[in-house]
Amino acid sequence: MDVHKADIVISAVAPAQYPSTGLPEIALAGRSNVGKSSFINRMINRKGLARTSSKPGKTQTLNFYIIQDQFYFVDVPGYGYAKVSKTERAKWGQMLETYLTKRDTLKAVLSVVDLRHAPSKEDVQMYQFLKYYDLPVIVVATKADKIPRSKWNKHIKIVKDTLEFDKNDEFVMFSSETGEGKDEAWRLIEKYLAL
Ligand SMILES: Nc1nc2c(ncn2[C@@H]2O[C@H](COP(=O)(O)OP(=O)(O)OP(=O)(O)O)[C@@H](O)[C@H]2O)c(=O)[nH]1
Ligand SMILES: [Mg+2]
Repeated sequence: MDVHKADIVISAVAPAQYPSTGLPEIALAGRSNVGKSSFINRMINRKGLARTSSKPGKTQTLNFYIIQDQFYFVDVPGYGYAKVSKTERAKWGQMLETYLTKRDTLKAVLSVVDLRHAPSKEDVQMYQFLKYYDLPVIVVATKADKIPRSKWNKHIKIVKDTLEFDKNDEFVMFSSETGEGKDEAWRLIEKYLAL
């Protein structure tokens, strides 16, 4: 998709605030600081639309971005941020679970992981949670620019083995820095959007 039009629609804390247009949604889940917001920005060629930060835990709400008037990217707050209180974490978990399991317009979830490291326990839990609810998953292994190409296969294997990756799911290598994987990511997203 060639994107010329993209805007934030709402930073939602409650389901009542989610858009009611009925347009399809693609959500991004992943550890805090893994590169979810950067992924959105790279996909739509807009450096600063989705807020990114070197400080983890910046995205605290479900942020809906409308793309070409056709669908939404939903930037989900990252998990695994130590400085968040237990109460806040429980609230966050509830919001996320409600969104992921009850949202009819949700077409696929991008499970974003860091290619450099084996997925964390929470990454595995998230992936398995999505599988349990039969949500279509695209695993995005990002920050590929930080690993030499000659070592990609080794890292891909570690990521897939740790997640217990289902070979019926989609997997894409990505870099927000270089744009690696952008075309493939669009191809997969468009397949699930079936616009
Ligand atoms: N080298 C490199 N850096 C990246 C890449 N993607 C993200 N980053 C950097 O990683 C940091 C975190 O990126 P964000 O996109 O803000 O991460 P996030 O997942 O949205 O984080 P939260 O909103 O806290 O959940 C920033 O400093 C980005 O510049 C990438 O592909 N390559
Ligand atoms: Mg973010």
